[in-house]
Amino acid sequence: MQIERLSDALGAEVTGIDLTSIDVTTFEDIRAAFLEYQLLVFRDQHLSPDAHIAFSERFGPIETRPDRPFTLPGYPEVSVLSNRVVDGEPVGVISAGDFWHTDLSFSEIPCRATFLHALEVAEEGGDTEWSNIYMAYDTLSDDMKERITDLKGIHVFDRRRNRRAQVDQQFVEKADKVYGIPISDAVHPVVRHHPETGRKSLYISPRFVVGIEGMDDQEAQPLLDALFEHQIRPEFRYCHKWKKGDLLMWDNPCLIHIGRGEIKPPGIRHMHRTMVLGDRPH
Ligand SMILES: O=C(O)CCC(=O)C(=O)O
Repeated sequence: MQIERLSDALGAEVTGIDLTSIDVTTFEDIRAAFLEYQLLVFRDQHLSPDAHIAFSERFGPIETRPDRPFTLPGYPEVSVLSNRVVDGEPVGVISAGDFWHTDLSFSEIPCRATFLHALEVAEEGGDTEWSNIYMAYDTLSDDMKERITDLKGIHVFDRRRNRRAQVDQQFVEKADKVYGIPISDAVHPVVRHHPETGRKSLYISPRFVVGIEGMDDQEAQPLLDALFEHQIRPEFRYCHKWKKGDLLMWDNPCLIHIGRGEIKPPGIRHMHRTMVLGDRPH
């Protein structure tokens, strides 16, 4: 197994490995690399849904939500992200992640690691970009660190309650069905400690955080705007151009990400995703 850093900010490419057959030592090497680089890119993988689930499950329990739109038939653990349309109907979520976010932060127990596997990629478009929120925290001024140290962000799933997001084009007609499901808001520390490294990250995102607990919006919104802008400074980021067979896994407590979309027709991008749950943010 070879590991090569992908950018100064985050990410490493792992080659010489078949994720369907890894022994305990290799698994421990992967875990260590995951903590060091936050995002791992495994090229040339051919994972069936069962193999994708089996690899993900080694990192924790997989999140399943039976009412999530576009799970793979027979596999509630696997979501389909795709721009393919069959008989006028999309077969997957077309623009999962079109705003900067960290996965499932609107839940009491958010996502630890996401595993996204590219089965088909388009020639142009469909990149995904990550930003390192450890670095975002570390580079705040001492005054700002002090100001936000005990604050809690209000994380909301329903896009209609977020002035910074728009209802996903694909779901405009079905917004009630998609966003109106009973998911309660979650309140998490703005400064989160990573469950394994203990490092602090700036755990907010414009897609899910709509306010700060106990703080007037007049004060909270400009503060959030400044923090959101800081979170995505170019030097914290890595943008991935997908190849067919890529399996990417990323560490949500210390990264935010965005799907860049803009797939040039007739390109098809078709992916399978699993998400493993983590700890209660503290
Ligand atoms: O499809 C992408 O590029 C990003 C997907 C995403 O943001 C997600 O699955 O949370």
